[in-house]
Amino acid sequence: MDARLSGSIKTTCPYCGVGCGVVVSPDGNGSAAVTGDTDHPANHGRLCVKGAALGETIGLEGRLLYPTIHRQRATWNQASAFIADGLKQTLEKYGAGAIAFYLSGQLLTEDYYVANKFAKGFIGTPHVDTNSRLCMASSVAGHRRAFGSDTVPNTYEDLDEADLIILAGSNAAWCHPVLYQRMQTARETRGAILVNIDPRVTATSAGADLSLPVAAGMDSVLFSFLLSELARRQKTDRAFIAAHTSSFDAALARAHEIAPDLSSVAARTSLSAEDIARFVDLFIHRERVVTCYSQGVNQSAQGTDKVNAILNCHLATGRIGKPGCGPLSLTGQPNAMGGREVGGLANMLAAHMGYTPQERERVARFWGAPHLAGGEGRKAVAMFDAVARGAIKALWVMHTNPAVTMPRADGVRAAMKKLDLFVVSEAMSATDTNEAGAHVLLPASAWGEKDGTVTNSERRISRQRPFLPAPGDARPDWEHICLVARRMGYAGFDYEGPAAIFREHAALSAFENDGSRDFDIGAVADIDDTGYQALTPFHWPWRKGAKPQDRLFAAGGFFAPDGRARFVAISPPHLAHRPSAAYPLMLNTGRVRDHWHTMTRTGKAPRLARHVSEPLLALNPDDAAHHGLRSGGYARVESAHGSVTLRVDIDPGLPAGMVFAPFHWSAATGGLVRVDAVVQDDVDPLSGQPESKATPVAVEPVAMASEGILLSRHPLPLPAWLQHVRLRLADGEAVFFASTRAPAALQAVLANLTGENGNRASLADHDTGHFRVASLQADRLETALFVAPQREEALFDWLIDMFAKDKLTTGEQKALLAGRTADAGPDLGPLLCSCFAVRRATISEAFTSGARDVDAIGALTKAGTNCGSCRPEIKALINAMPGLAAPPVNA
Ligand SMILES: Nc1nc2c(c(=O)[nH]1)N[C@H]1C(S)=C(S)[C@@H](COP(=O)(O)OP(=O)(O)OC[C@H]3O[C@@H](n4cnc5c(=O)[nH]c(N)nc54)[C@H](O)[C@@H]3O)O[C@H]1N2
Ligand SMILES: Nc1nc2c(c(=O)[nH]1)N[C@H]1C(S)=C(S)[C@@H](COP(=O)(O)OP(=O)(O)OC[C@H]3O[C@@H](n4cnc5c(=O)[nH]c(N)nc54)[C@H](O)[C@@H]3O)O[C@H]1N2
Ligand code: SF4
Ligand SMILES: [Mo]
Repeated sequence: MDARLSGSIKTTCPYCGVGCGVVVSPDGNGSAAVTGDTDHPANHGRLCVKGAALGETIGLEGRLLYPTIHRQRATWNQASAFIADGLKQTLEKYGAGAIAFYLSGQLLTEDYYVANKFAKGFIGTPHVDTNSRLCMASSVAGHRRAFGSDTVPNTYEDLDEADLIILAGSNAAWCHPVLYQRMQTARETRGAILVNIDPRVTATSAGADLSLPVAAGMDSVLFSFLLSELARRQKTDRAFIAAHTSSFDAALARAHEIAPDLSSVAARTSLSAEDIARFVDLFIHRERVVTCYSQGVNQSAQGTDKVNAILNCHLATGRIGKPGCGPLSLTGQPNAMGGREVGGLANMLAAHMGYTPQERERVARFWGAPHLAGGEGRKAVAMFDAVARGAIKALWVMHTNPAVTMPRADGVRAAMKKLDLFVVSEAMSATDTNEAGAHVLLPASAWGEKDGTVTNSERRISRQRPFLPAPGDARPDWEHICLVARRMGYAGFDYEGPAAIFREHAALSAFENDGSRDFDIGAVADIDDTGYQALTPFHWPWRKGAKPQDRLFAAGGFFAPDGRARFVAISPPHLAHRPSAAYPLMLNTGRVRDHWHTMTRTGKAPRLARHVSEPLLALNPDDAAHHGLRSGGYARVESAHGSVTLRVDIDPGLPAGMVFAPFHWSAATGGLVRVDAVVQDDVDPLSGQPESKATPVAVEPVAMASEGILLSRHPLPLPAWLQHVRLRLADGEAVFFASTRAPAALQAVLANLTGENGNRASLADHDTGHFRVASLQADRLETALFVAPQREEALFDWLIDMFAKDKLTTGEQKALLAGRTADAGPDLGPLLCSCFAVRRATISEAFTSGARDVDAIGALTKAGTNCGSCRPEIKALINAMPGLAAPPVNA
């Protein structure tokens, strides 16, 4: 056996950009125990609930195991020949500009490097973009405008040293949980203050000292006011401004125009004058400030300006690249940063070089590239528009699921069906993108099988190492590209492995660099294979002969030609669209704690299924009343682009006029719940990043006549018209569904699906509309279908418990169909702690019995005592308990 397949392996979590180190101990049978790596500087041993559940996601079910051509199994030879022929034909007939690549911030750096080199250097198409366009593009554009390069100046350690941490447009408690815990530690141990800027009340708010529910899109009014006040109160760092920056006066003048006085700022941001004043005071009086920002800033029609509004304030105070001081863009995907390094974005070339003639010439020479792309290519939204228009004929999608996650997703899905050649490199067999007419599917080695590097939010490069063999004919993504490239006769694609690719990438970063470019890892350009295997996490830049550099820019040294940072005079803020009579509400979208994007991996873990088990439409009580919606009812959400039907959750934490829904669910995991079908595709003019957080929508109640649950040991196909969501259980699947059809009619359609297995018993009560079918085999429940006029949460929970049992007692078997819910007990509410399956009711009980803080509740119930991801929600629950005085505010 390969030595790597036994013992424990240090690798990196494949989810968010925190980039936690994990230690994996494979059991030799395809499973593995996963713990946090105490030596990894990003997490010091901590993991969030997604990381902790990684072991549950590495099973082989649902995997794509063989290449297919037109859904017929093929060999790698056949598949690579088919693609090479198709690309050659497209090149001959239409030219390189008719070929596009849509890549992903989840690719390893080595995969990404090879794909970018092949496409831009050899095929010669500039149309290479990535899902990072939907994610980090505004940060990249903002960094480049301000610093002359895409550089994050600070590190996570600055969170430990800050006196004030500002979160703008970030639900870090759920999306960067390990960093959020680090911020909480800074609060608890050092009295750091946490300010949370988000129009919604989120789990992140529970651990914030000041919550600023800014009106959507108006962040830059707030930061303009801050800049203006810093100047007015003479709190800027004049020496830094004079020595290391330019354009301060123009930016300041614009900030005055955008934010002339406190009352107009209050009116435009919907914040109270007191809160705004407090925010400004905190920034002024607390010297060490880190501002973290994420998608509430980036995914915006003026995301780049929002980024620069933040950077302006840090530059003006010289609070950048110093211990505890600086802006820190939180990257979403595990290798969002690495993708930027290799030039995955359509407006970059490679190794942080752009398309100037000099840079083009340099990269072409280094690669020996015959047809280097001439200039910037189409960004994601424009790329799929070009597919729709027929201007792009061949598309290769790698490690992303755009049929679910692109805005205006119905249009994107329809466009893909028009392609002459549509290739998808995927780990799973049945994603929405695969189903959108892919001609060739290439099976990718997944996390745990593949080998390479990733870069996290703080520019730290870590290794991902394999601990499982690749199943079937799966191969790492870089090999997909190399096989085709070699067939097309291109030189420079015969790498022995990821180490060889890494060396080339590192060498290019240092090539004719001499300190002129920020990204330089020349120190590891000559690393041998053993060194690569053993590589420990390091920050870039790591120039040859120097040490890795953690912080940048404290003493200037920006990467613009004049070495100065630029203040940006931003445009007045706006949203792409305002609400209208037809679409009176604004749809905000985002993430839930326990799921990752389109759920192709987290959807496999039973532990992650029950925290938020379905996409709920959250809106505040007044809007709900106005639109005739009730909690637990259903709403049709419609925009100019498409519609979904979601269960309603009345949430006083939503501001008036805003509704929120998560975008994780797809046609593969549900029906009528693909939220990006509704989302508009208007983009920031500078970054091309879509405004995924503000789409005008109409909502109307849908009167469901039936609701129910279907339990089965294997996924069953369900009709597309049925509103439903699938939930992974330990040994099977549960589907929650709802329909406007009457229970009897719906039962008639669905009962056929469950088939004739085992001992089937049924009950039909036409008077009350209750229909139940259950099949047992050797006293074990095989399938169950319950249809009723309304969902019965407690009964469904009980049924799921019965489904988990190997044997049902006679009493339980009787109770199954008896139509009694007595055995079911009370509704325990949602699951808060996924690690120990603790529900809300149990936590409330602990509170009632005297546990008054998160630790005390943990001692009684175990909730929050493992990964800690649920601690913010427990805190929020405690804060909301009647009779409890408001928590003290430490200013
Ligand atoms: N659990 C989980 N974690 C993840 C992911 C996941 O899928 N699941 N994905 C990863 C990825 S790729 C990314 S990019 C990150 C994203 O991480 P985040 O950006 O933290 O997550 P989101 O939920 O997309 O959005 C954050 C917040 O922006 C707010 N917002 C909306 N409009 C505005 C506005 O105008 N101003 C401000 N200030 N806020 C606004 C929303 O209300 C929302 O709470 O998460 C990463 N981590
Ligand atoms: N409405 C709305 N839409 C959004 C967002 C939002 O906030 N709101 N956020 C946007 C953001 S920030 C992001 S990052 C995107 C994310 O969106 P996507 O990247 O489209 O979503 P994922 O589910 O992460 O897709 C990754 C795919 O790669 C497959 N895969 C897994 N491992 C491998 C592998 O090793 N190789 C290959 N080739 N494939 C593999 C998975 O099965 C999955 O299908 O969504 C964007 N869309
Ligand atoms: S915070 Fe969670 S999801 Fe993100 S890298 Fe760490 S363990 Fe993985
Ligand atoms: Mo992202």
